[in-house]
Amino acid sequence: MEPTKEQLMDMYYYMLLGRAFEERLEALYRQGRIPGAIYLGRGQEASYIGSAYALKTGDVIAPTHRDMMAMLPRGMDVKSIMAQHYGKVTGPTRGRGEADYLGDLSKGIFTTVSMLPDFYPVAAGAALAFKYRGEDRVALAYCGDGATSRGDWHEALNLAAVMNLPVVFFVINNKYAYSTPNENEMKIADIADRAAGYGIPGRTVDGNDVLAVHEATLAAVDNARTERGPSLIEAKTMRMRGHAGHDPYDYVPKASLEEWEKKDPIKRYEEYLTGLDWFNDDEREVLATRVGNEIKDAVDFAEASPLPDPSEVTTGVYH
Ligand SMILES: Cc1ncc(C[n+]2csc(CCOP(=O)(O)OP(=O)(O)O)c2C)c(N)n1
Repeated sequence: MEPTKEQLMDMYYYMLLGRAFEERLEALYRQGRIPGAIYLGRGQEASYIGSAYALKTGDVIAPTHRDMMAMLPRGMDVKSIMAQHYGKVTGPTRGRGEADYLGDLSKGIFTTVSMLPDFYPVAAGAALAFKYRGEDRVALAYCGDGATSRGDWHEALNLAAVMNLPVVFFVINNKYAYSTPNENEMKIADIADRAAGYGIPGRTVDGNDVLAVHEATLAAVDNARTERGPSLIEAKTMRMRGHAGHDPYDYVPKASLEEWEKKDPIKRYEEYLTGLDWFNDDEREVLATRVGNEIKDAVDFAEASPLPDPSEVTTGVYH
């Protein structure tokens, strides 16, 4: 089914929001105004929004350190994400966790853990619970290309395949695992080929094309709902920043980044929207203003929020 005008604009809004949030975060990090690390997904907006927007209420996602943007269409509020970065009590971990390890179970967002891709087996487990209870719910797990070389990644796919579980395994192939390029990670060109080893559908998609990602994820989610079966999607894209804020990213040739800049997912989507008769500068302006205000409110909220009381630092912390 073709997305409606409202859905097309929603996806555009979330891509703008994700980009603007990260731009502000990067500036705050460089100014020394937030503690902790930042892991940016700039350039991967279409992969996040096209996929997460294909889910329904009740579905769950299992994101990694870089995947904050996938949380936006699932209802995560930018105020609370910003508060998390400031280490304030109004963040999801109430100021007790590393900035990018956030989530909200009430919204079906599993809190990110460090070990990659530990949440692949967990997503398979959630899907098993949905199937066991007869619930019409789907789990979607994110990870990067590097994480697909880990044993638990393969165990999760195999288990989900033999048990026919309603789960979508979504791999964001951004060419590098930290500084390790694809060719040093694996002998295959397409990670989606690995699906055949488990007897499940696998598909490679242009990760900078939000509509292509959305269509592929809708099909995988539909397969999960109707056949109760898993699928693998590989979104090919490029991370336009270093692994984390401290990383100068000098292991990637400048020419390669310039090439990818031309394929910027937001610019590409704007070109597509501009070709539709109802999209114009006014529509763009309204969204840009809305996003700007939301980011400003998020920073104000985070800065005005208190730090945790030192007497309570271990409350709710498992160690
Ligand atoms: C099991 C494990 N080994 C190493 C790390 C350290 N580490 C964190 S992110 C990262 C690179 C991951 O690359 P990829 O899976 O391609 O995701 P990306 O960061 O590119 O989004 C590494 C090695 C980790 N978190 N977990």
